Amino acid sequence: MSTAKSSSTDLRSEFDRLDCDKDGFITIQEFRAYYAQKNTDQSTIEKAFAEIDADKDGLVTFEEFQRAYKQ
Ligand SMILES: [Ca+2]
Ligand SMILES: [Ca+2]
Repeated sequence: MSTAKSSSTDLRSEFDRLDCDKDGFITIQEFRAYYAQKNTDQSTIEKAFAEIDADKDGLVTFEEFQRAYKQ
């Protein structure tokens, strides 16, 4: 297991990779585009996105992202 400090840095770079247009939010389109490259199937992607998007506004903020990965 990594330390809290390094894991939050990793999360930040992972978040930035997903946030293609760098607006600070991950949309379902960005999320889908990223995971489609990894051959993740559509329903798994949608389900994962819905779980991360805690307030269901269709956007994943870094805070939501971080919360999802800390569980
Ligand atoms: Ca974005
Ligand atoms: Ca949200």
